[in-house]
Amino acid sequence: MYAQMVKSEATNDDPEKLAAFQARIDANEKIEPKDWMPEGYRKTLIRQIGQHAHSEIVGQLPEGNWITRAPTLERKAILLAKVQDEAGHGLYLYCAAETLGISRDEMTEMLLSGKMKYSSIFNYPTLNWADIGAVGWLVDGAAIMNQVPLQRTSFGPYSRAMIRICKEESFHQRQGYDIMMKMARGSPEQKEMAQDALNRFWYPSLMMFGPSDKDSVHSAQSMAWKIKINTNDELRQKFVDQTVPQAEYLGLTIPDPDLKWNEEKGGYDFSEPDWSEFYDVLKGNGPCNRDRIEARQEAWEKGRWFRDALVAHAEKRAARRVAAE
Ligand code: FAQ
Repeated sequence: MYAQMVKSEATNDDPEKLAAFQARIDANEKIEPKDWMPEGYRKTLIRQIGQHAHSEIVGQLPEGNWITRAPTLERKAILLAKVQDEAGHGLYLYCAAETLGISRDEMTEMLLSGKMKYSSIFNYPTLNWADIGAVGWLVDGAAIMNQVPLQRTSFGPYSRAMIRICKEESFHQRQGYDIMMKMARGSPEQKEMAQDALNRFWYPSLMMFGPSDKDSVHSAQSMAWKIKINTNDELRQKFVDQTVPQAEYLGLTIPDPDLKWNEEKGGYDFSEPDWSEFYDVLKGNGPCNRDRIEARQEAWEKGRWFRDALVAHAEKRAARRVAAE
């Protein structure tokens, strides 16, 4: 439905302007907020950047849950810093989306009403400390795989936000892997917890890259506009190829009996995630969808007085300035 809308909007644009725009994209020029852009390009960016921003914010919830229960003061400080980083990522991304003519309040309302999505992965629970390791290792690992190419995305503010975000994400991935290393080399029970976390987070992490290329609605247009640089399957394959040796180093087993090195393609063959589960989670039926939205709803309501006070303060200052002139 959205894809159809984007397509028809794209074709309603002035063909000469469209051709000039595409030539800029093809020449790898960055598009800036005040430049002319097709309506479909603007809307696709709002959808993707907005979804990305919401993911960073909702993504704090499964980890924030563990700040008070981290096993040592050092682990607590590290996790706290990571969760704060995610808040910062959300803010850079909301700011990038705002340059396209939508407000953060509008995007938040759309998240809360279910009109905008956030990453499927954050609808899975973090049941124990090993899950925090798995989130850092696999979820941040998948996020980096997706986001490194986005540093070269065609929209200037998104691309610049991604450069900073990627630096921080690589620290996140390392802290997760470090937790997994400690667990995997700990007692047999700890190693078992690490394996169990890998078992539960493996396929949901593969789903983070989106549906397989044959079912991806937006990839072709987004890649033509260089909003996306790679297809979903390309990035998923790279993630598997990077992660399997890391699991081997930990002495853990990827929960896929069909995982096998394919010499010819120079990568692993692996089983697809259960796509019916993916679409079910997108529809709101994952294990934590309701909790996540309720938590964001509550935070939004509790922050209302503060947002109102900020606006009132700004208006008062502006009125004082006008009176003084
Ligand atoms: N979850 O046609 P495509 C992070 C939707 S950040 C939910 O392939 P597209 C950091 C898609 O929106 C993680 N929905 O779509 C962190 C579309 O629905 P729509 C977030 C998904 O946009 C770590 C429909 O399916 N990263 O983790 C998902 O070309 C730890 C058809 O799909 C980003 O957002 C999904 N997994 O490609 C934070 C990166 N996949 O809108 C805290 C930027 C697909 O038509 C702790 N985003 N959908 O209703 C992207 O690169 C793209 O948007 C994709 C999807 C690759 C996610």
